[in-house]
Order: sequence, then C-alpha cells, then structure tokens
Amino acid sequence: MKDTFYITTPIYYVNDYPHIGHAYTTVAADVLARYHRQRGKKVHFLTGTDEHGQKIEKAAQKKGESPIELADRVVGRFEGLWEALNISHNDFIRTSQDRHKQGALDFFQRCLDQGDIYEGEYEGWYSVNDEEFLTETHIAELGKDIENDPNIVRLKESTYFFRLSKYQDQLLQHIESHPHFIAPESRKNEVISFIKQGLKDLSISRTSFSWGIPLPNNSKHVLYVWFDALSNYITALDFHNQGKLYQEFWPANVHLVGKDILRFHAIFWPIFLMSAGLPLPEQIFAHGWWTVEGQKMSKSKGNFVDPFAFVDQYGRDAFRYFLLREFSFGQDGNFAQENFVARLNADLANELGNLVSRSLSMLEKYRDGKIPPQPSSSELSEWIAEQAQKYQQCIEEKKFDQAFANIWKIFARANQYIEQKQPWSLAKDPASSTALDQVLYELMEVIRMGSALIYPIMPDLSTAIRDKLSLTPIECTVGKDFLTQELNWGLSVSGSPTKKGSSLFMRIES
Ligand code: ME8
Repeated sequence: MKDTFYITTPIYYVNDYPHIGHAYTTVAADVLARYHRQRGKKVHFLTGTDEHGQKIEKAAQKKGESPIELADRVVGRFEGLWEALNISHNDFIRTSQDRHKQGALDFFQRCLDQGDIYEGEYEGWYSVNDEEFLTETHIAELGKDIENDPNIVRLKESTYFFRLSKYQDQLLQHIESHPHFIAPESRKNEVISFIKQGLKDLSISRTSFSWGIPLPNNSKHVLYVWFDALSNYITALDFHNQGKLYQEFWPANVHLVGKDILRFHAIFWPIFLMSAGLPLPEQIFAHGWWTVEGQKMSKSKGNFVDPFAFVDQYGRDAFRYFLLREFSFGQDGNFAQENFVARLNADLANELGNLVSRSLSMLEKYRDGKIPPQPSSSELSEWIAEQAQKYQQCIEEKKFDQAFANIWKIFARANQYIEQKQPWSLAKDPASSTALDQVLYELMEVIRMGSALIYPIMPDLSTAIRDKLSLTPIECTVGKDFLTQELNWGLSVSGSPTKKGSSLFMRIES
C-alpha cells in the first residue's frame, strides 16, 4: 500500500469572500487528510487561491484597486476561514507566487516542446464569470441570454491553441481502464458523453488583458487562467525544481472539486498532463452543489451562508459535521437553518452529548470516577468492530454521510444499552456489582473508540472527550495506524480517572 496521500481542493477565486460552498469542499478534504494521517500515512493537503484572469482584473477595477491588492486582501479571508474551521492543510498556494509562475511556465514549455500548442485566432463567446470559452451549443444548454448577460463577451483575439483533439481517444481509454478515475459514476458518464461529442482545440492564451502569466515565447500573451490554475497541483510540489515534494507526492490521490468545474479537471487537466508526459492523478471526485433555503446562492439574492457566523455561534465542529452529514457527497443539497438546528440537537446534543454525560455521571456516582476492571467478555465489541469497519469503507469511498451514520449507530446502541441494563438499578444491589462494572466499562470503551472515530470530522470534540477519559489526543504519526490500534477492545485502563466536566453540546432552542 502506498504510504503517502496527496489531496487537493480547488484553488478559489479571490474576487469574492468565501462561503458555505468553499467551506464544504475544504472540510471534506480536511476529513480525508486527517483520516489518512490518523492511519499513519504521510499526507500532503493543498489548498490555495486562483488570482489571475479577466474576472479578477475586472473585480479589482470595480473596486478601484490593483488585482494584487484585491488578492492580498481577500486571501486573508480564506486563510482566516481555514483557521476558523480547523483546516489542517500542509500548504496554501497563491497563483501570484513566483514558485507557481515558474512551474506553470515549465509545464507550458513541455506541452509546447511536444508540438501540442500552435498559434491562431480565437473568435467566439467567453464567460468572464466562469473564465470559459463558450460554444453556441453550450450557451444554449446553460440557458444564457448572450445579448443581456454582462458576463458573456465576444472575443476576437490572437491566441495559442492546445491540441485537445489529439488526446481524445487516449483520454477515453484512460477513463475506461481506470474505473475510479472520475467519480461519482453519474458524473463520469457525463464526462464520457461530452468527450464523445468531439473535443475542440482549446485556446490557452489571452491577449486582450494583462493580469496573468506572460508566455515565455510571446510576452503579448498571458496564460489562459485555467491552464495557469490547474497547474497549481504540481507547482505547489516544487515542480519547477522537480523537488522532493513532487517526487514524493505526485500523482495526487484525489482532486476534490465541485461539479461546476469537473470538465476542466477531468478533460483539460489530464490532457495537459499527458502532453507534458506526466502521470495522471488517481481520482477526480466531483461533489454536488449547495442551495440555500431552496435557492441558488447569488449576489443579487444576497443569500450566501457565511461560515464565520455559524462557527461563531455553534462552534466549528458542529458546522463541519453538519456540512458532511446532511446529504451524500456527490448529490446536491439544501441548507436550511431549521435542519441545521434539528441535526445538531438530535445527533450532537441528544445522542452523543447525552451518552458521554450520563456515562461519566454514572461512573462518578458509582465508581468514584475511576474506570472499573475490564470484564472477561464484551457484549458490544464485535458489533462495534463491524460498524467501525463499515465506517472506514465509507470514508475511503467518500460516502461521508453514511460513514458518520455508522458511527452514530454505535452511540445509539450504547444509549439503548444503558436503558436496557439500567445501571441505576444494578447500583442498588451489591450482588450486581460485577454486572455494573461491565456496563460502565463497556460504555467507556464505546466513548474511547468513538473519540477516535470522530477525530477526522470533529477534531476538537475528539480531544475534549479524550481529555475527560484522561487520554492524550489522537496521534498522527507516519507509519503508525493509530485508528486501527484504538479500535482494539479493552484498552481502557482499570483505575484510570475520568472527569465529567461540562456538557459537550447544549440543545439549541429554536
Ligand atoms: O472555480 N456548493 O473557483 P471558485 C458546493 N478558481 N460547492 C461550491 C459552491 C456551492 N454552492 N460554490 C462553490 C474556481 N463551491 C476556480 C477553480 S481549480 C484549479 C480552479 C466550491 O472560487 C466547489 O468546490 O469559483 C467549486 O468547485 C468551487 O467552490 C469553485 O470555487
């Protein structure tokens, strides 16, 4: 098994402030990064910002500042959000950095040397918002009104084209022979049918504005922003120097993206890589789209969900959990305040919060807060091991909602176990002392294992629970599968002190 894991998010445009959609992809990547670290892999987790192009230039002009001033200002907002959400990225790339510009040009040069780039003239439509060349069919598909859409412009400019068409068959073969290359399956089928309609050569340089990376062979041109942006996945690994990171981590294990930018990642990016003679990433996973209270988020509606506000009010772990638990990764979903509150109350306050607080209260009351002796057998251990196995399989397949549902089955079962065993009755009869020890020990084991299972999604909570059990936080050591170790039954040490402390979650009154 490969002992490294390289995961990326899209690099986000700096024309706007981050919202729930950006948080979604980045939290998902963080969960996978933490999960693999916890299992002993050497992880590299990259995120960053996409700062060049016409869209950014235009946004800066509107605000009366230079593009780099705009980028410098907005980038702090993204970095601040990742800190607020406890994102554990190893690197943050900005496409305005020299390391990126050098690497992007090396990448371009390789394709040029390969004979895949030729000079010509592009005449047609361009969406500044999506930084995308549009065909008439595409415009019709999107239902755009060219005449009245200020973001769609007519271009007629000299350009360098990339021979996409040359790689069409090779790409289809790659997709067929690597069944997990594009996921989920439904998205893969969309990409395949798009390719089969025939790929047109792609314009990869622009001349009608200047905010970009000038081409080495013709400085009147700047690199098309998507060629520039996609190359971040290797430039951040010190591709320019063929450095240690590049050697160690390329090809990526997974590029997480939203469905809006799948074509760029599943068609352009692999083809550029083929041309440059570089290996392709293992997987491109496209997740679905959030709407808010049933509506698309937009500036005109002013309905962006601000992640900072939710983190401030409900805590970062609760927000992280909600994002990935609410609907399956790959599908579209809707954000409704009411569902957010209901989810937090049911899963966090009632199921998990209650389990921890009543178990530790009973331990305090009946056993002076000390973990009882380990029983000779366990009623729950086998079943829990099965659920934990299912959880791991779901995480590996990026089925986050199901993964967490499996953990919550364990908590629900433990709560039922309390009802069934009635420790308060056992405590009344000295002859039931061993039976009571067993119940309390089993509960401590569930909570201990639970703290390891929830670590990737709720790292603070994991640490807080472990602290109550006098356990150190989850270890992430390369080469050591800490999760598997923690899932062994019987690691709670008899006589260890526990502390009930304050509640983990308070019910939210709507
Ligand atoms: O496209 N629901 O950047 P971007 C879910 N710079 N996810 C959403 C979302 C929503 N409503 N809105 C945004 C770009 N996202 C390019 C990428 S990569 C080489 C260059 C997330 O700032 C989702 O991941 O428009 C989507 O793909 C990404 O933000 C787009 O971010």
